[in-house]
Order: sequence, then structure tokens, then C-alpha cells
Amino acid sequence: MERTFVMIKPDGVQRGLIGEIITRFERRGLKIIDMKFVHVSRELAEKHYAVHKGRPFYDGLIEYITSGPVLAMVLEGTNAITVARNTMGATNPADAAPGTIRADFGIEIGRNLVHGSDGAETAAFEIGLWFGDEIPGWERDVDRWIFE
Ligand code: IDP
Ligand code: MG
Repeated sequence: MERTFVMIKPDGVQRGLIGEIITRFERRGLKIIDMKFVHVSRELAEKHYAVHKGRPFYDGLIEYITSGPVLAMVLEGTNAITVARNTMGATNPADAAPGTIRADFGIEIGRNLVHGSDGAETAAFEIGLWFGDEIPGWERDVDRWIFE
């Protein structure tokens, strides 16, 4: 079963949307494997967003992600990476489909509430960076009604 790294960014935490956002992943059937509240250091932020170094929005992005605590989590399920990103919506909330997290709660790209790994390699890197290796899974009784 595929795993992905998802984060509720500081705006989502500050606006009291943690519950709303987690609910959307949870009710879709994604299983929460691990979760923690993190006061993001500049060092962690720079490692996480290393691919964006040099982009015009990079400094603002590091500022944003270190501006308050985030809720980091590992989610598991069939096609978890794609499913989580589809649940979040397009990077720019202005372009995100209604019903997605970014469309329903956001309006600007620099305050888009959530992060989700964009591929298998990124997911493995980000899960390792934020949670370390060897996170145990758990048996969820309802799984047979969600996964075929
Ligand atoms: P993603 O989060 O949908 O994967 P990326 O292109 O990887 O989008 O960008 C990472 C994050 O950087 C975005 O979620 C957003 O917070 C921020 N970002 C991307 N482009 C811009 C921009 O043009 N202005 C401000 N922030 C941006
Ligand atoms: Mg990305």
C-alpha cells in the first residue's frame, strides 16, 4: 500500500482548520500512519523545499513554512500520493477545483494550506526527512470496506 507525506501548513493551523482538513483525508479512506505537530526550523524547511531553491518565491516560502507550527502526517492507501494531491487541489487555490481543500479554504498560492508529496521518490524522501525510517503500520478493521 502506498504512503505519502502530507502537511497542514501554518495558515491551516492558525486558522483552526486542522480538523476540517484531516477529516477530508480520513473520510476518503486514507489511513493515518503517523502524525505530529512541528515547529519547523529553517534547516528542515530548506531541506524540504530544496528543489525550489533559487525560485523567486523561495524566500517567502521558507518564511511562510517556518512562521508557525505545522501538522505533519504520513497517510497510506491505494494511490495515496495522487489521491492526497487530488483532495488538496491545484497549487494555486484560484485554479483549484471546488470541493478541494485549497479551493474551499484558500485564495492565494502563497497561503495554500497544505503540502503533499508529488511522487514516489519525493514521498520516500519527505517521510524519511520528517519521520525517519521504519514507521510501523496498523490494522484498521474497516479496511476491507475501503480497499478491494
Ligand atoms: P505543490 O505544493 O502543489 O507541490 P510546488 O510547485 O511544489 O506546489 O510549490 C511548493 C509551494 O511553494 C506551493 O505549495 C506554494 O506554497 C509555494 N509556491 C509555489 N509557487 C508559488 C508562487 O508563485 N508564489 C508564492 N508561493 C508559491
Ligand atoms: Mg511540490
